[in-house]
Amino acid sequence: MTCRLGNLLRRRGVKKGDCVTIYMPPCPLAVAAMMACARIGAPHNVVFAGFSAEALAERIRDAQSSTVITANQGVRGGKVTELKKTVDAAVQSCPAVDQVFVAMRTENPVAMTARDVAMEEEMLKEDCVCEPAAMDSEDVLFLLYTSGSTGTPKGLVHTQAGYLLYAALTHKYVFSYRDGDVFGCVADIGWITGHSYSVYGPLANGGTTVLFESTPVYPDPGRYWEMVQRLKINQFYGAPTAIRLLLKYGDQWVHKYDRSSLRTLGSVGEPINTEAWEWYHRVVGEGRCPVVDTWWQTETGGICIAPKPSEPDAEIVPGMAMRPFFGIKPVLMDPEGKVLTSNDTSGALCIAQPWPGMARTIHNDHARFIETYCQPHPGYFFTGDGAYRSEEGYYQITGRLDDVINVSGHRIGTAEIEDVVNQSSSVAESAVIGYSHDIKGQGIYAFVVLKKDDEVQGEDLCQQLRNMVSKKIAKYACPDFIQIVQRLPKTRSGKIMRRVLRKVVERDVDGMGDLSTLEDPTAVEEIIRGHLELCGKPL
Ligand code: 7RM
Repeated sequence: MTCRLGNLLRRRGVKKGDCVTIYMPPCPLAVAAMMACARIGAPHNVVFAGFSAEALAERIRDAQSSTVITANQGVRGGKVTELKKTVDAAVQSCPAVDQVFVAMRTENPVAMTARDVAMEEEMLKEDCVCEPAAMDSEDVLFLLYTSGSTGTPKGLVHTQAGYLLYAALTHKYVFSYRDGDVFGCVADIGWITGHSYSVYGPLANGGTTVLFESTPVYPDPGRYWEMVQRLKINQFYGAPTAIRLLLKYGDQWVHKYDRSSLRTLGSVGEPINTEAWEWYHRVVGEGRCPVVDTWWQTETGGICIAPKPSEPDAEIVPGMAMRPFFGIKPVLMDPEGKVLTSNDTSGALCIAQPWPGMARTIHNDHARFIETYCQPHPGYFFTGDGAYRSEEGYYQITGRLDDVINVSGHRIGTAEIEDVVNQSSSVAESAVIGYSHDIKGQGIYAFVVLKKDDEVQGEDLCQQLRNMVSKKIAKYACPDFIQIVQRLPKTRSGKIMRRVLRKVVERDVDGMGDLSTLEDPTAVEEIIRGHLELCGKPL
């Protein structure tokens, strides 16, 4: 599949160095598409197939892709999604796109234009031997967009040799992967976890990898464990949000299936609370599989802090990412930028030296790369996360220090959502924050100030704003709560004090800290009243 598709792309003019955007569900042809790009030296840009047409278009344009690979439809959790139609809508605002390859994930035909290529049909005409392009170790392997603290997502650039080495080694040592194992990472290929641990790590180690296209509760909450039994999965790697959700459905869904093949359980994407960790360990793993809480980012390419590798029976503390991987030197910084050397202390998590898997730059914006990761703490890579180092020297990640929120393990910038909300003709300004949510990890809460003379009010407006966010970004970015306020708490220089808004929603009025910089303290009282009206009971 990879070679035929590599030859097809080549014959249709895709050259070494051309970026190809892939908008597909996790399926064998999607992996073949990534591999075919790698084989001919064309960087791939996988866009999560849950993103809207506008979000896709923005990423196609920024990546300067003229070729897009998609599927007619997607099938997820019993629902059909119109991927080709979304691509059609997206490329209307991408004049550089001159060809769209369409794979048939379902049997339903879709409208094809002169620009579209029936992928499987054309692949059949190609040779199954495809000469691999010779690449430099530092040539680009792929771009992957991720959210930052501004409204524009960043196209992180990963390169050939270092990324692959790092994905392969972390896959092998963190999960105790052995020849013949079946590795089950249930992340979507649209995220870095899917790249490194559904595709590159396992395949570089000659492994068998599982592609998961569904949701944890479809057709029922036994889905994961039925799959573990059926495919004899040895390592299962998933997100805390799914574990928290399944925990609520009860142990019987787990007990129903034989999980004796499991040897290692992994967690990724967000902090895992002790209750979820314990349940994963005791119920899913029958107390006999180490649970590895793996901390890393799109930027790091692979796992940086995790319990393994270590002695087989080394201690693992529930809810802690524990120890750095080979070559990773974690450092905690205080707010003044001084390195904290003692234990039992918290600070901004930095990494003191480069490692093979680190992103090399942001596509088209190296200045932003330097500014975001290198300038906050000169001489160190700044992760954007806070961490605690225990008495024993173990690391626990406490969450983002910037305006990035983590909804069910998906990153989204508060500024990205605000930018969309502010586009409404009824909205004067807005502030978006994350609040803690017992399943999703974080939920989204928007404070909105209306234009004075506007007539649209209440529910209608909230629905309108939600539709806009889902149309311009994705469904997961829609606010759970929208509170209309008269004004936002601001400093005298006009900066929105999101810290104050977070405290209101956390019901921690005493913890608001120094309000002396607030321009108009009565704004806060009004916001507290409005919040209690909207949410009554604690969130
Ligand atoms: C792999 C991935 C990265 C952000 C990161 C953290 C958070 C990821 C953990 C975690 C606590 C973990 N890449 N995060 N893993 N927080 N414990 N084990 O998720 O680029 O999409 O997100 O996710 O805040 O900075 S990502």
